[in-house]
Amino acid sequence: MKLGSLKSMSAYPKTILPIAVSAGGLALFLIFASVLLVYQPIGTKVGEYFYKIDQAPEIGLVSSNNQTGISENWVDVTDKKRTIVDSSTDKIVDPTSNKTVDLNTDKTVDLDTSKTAGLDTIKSVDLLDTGNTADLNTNKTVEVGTNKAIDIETSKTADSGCDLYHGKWVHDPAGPLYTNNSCPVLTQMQNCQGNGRPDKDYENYRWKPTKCNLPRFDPKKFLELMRGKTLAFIGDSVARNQMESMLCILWQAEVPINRGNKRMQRYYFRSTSTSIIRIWSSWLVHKTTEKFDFAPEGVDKLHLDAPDETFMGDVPTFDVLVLSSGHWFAKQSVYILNNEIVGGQLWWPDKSRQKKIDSTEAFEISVATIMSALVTNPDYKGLTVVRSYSPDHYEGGAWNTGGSCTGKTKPAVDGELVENGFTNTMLEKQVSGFNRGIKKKTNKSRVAFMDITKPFSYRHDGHPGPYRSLDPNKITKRSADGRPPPQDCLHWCMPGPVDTWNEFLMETIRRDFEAHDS
Ligand SMILES: *[C@@H]1O[C@H](CO)[C@@H](O)[C@H](O)[C@H]1NC(C)=O
Ligand SMILES: *[C@@H]1O[C@H](CO)[C@@H](O)[C@H](O)[C@H]1NC(C)=O
Ligand SMILES: *[C@@H]1O[C@H](CO)[C@@H](O)[C@H](O)[C@H]1NC(C)=O
Ligand SMILES: *[C@@H]1O[C@H](CO)[C@@H](O)[C@H](O)[C@H]1NC(C)=O
Ligand SMILES: CC(=O)N[C@H]1CO[C@H](CO)[C@@H](O)[C@@H]1O
Repeated sequence: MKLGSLKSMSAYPKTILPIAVSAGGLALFLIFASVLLVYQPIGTKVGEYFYKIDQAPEIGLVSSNNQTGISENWVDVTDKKRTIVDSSTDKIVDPTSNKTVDLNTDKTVDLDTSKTAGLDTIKSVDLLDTGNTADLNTNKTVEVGTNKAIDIETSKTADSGCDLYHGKWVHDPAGPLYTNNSCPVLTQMQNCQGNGRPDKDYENYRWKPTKCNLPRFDPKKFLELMRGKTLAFIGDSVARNQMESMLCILWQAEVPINRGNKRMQRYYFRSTSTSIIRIWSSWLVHKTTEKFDFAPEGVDKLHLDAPDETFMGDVPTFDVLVLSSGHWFAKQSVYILNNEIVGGQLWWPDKSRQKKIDSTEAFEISVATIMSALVTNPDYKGLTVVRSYSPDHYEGGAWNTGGSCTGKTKPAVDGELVENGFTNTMLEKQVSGFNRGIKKKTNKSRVAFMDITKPFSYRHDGHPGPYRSLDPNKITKRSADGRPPPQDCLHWCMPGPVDTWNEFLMETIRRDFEAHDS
């Protein structure tokens, strides 16, 4: 029995899709237009801004800096973070500084930073391991209904069969697994406390699956589980968010050696010879900028039927691979399938031509392509985890009608939950792409779908919101006319709910290894 095989999708109400797609598309356009307009009344492409903020996390207001033109070059981020780590300071790196840092040196991390590891954090991990979770249900909780769109069949082993993604958020006084002070590798954009976010209780919720407990992440146990193994996060800035959360958690047990290079961020844990890797890939499929048919040079062209070659060569060395994509499909690009232009996002010069697919369908095809390439790769024997579409929370409308996550300090209760048609569509497309892609799986393929979308739709409180930078003059309140401040309602605060993804991941890996070994 393979993990993560999905049941039929027939329960999903397909009839609402066309409406959801168009409404969602419009909503998304407004969201990205809004973020853009707030900062850049005239200028770069819609959507460009949003994804740039995380490429240049230390810059602050990206609009004031023309480095936004640097495309999805995560090396910038790596350079800066590396500087931060190696110097054991959190000083802001000058974004205009020379980027020719030698990334190929295996310079080790200053061990002095280990003194920042939060020992009480580890103590409380042990406390929870004694099974002392009984009183978690006593607090006010948020019930999450079964997600009918996806019914994931997990391992059949007796205590492992529970659906991790059906449950509720419960208040947990044990608090987070690390703090902004005990984790030196934390992008400033996600350092909500460090950026002055006034409330903190959003850190004190944990996910309680209805039929079992999701164990609190134990970094030592995780390293043991991954002894001699390599875990890779591949994808967009949300992949980086999860990777950094993982590093912050593990850092509390052991300070890793930075073995990154230009192409790949890499941290090595000596005690168990475990590597944690991140490789940037915006769409997970082959991208070019050369002229193609009627699409001119420059604009990004996605070959939806070819996996991103920049990481496929590394895949055989991975034991666990976590994929993150979706949000870049809102960005400008041209979609190419079978050597033919079949669509474009924020690019379609010839209105008399008919687009054959929209951005959500392009997403579906991209997921099918990458999954198919992985399950048919004869040299890859690892576990592939697709982390489902991460919901954003520009709730209540567009930028000029109050779309915002400002002021959210607790998980949503059911009555407050704002259904997001676009998110639902993206999830549905991702699931069908996943199912199509794994049709070619062999009996060595190991795949899992980590279905965080619904649980995280409740976590409108988990984003940085306006607390995205150290800028002391940043706007954090609505203006007199009710307009919300510029904000990030897509990435996740660290510490914060994103840490739960790694609890899901650890449990997913544990179940897979257990099933695989037996
Ligand atoms: C962008 O930066 C370059 C050099 O870093 C500078 O020469 C140029 O004037 C800048 N452009 C704008 C529009 O600020
Ligand atoms: C960056 O470094 C290169 C090579 O060391 C040098 O030629 C260049 O002038 C530097 N640029 C800046 C802006 O410091
Ligand atoms: C961590 O957050 C606190 C506020 O809770 C802040 O005072 C401190 O400077 C932050 N530290 C870092 C390294 O960001
Ligand atoms: C599945 O595995 C068995 C033994 O490990 C092998 O003999 C068989 O050919 C495999 N089937 C496929 C479809 O690869
Ligand atoms: C609202 C509520 O029930 N809060 C409770 C949460 O759990 C703590 C610890 O068990 C209680 O002290 C609170 O009263």
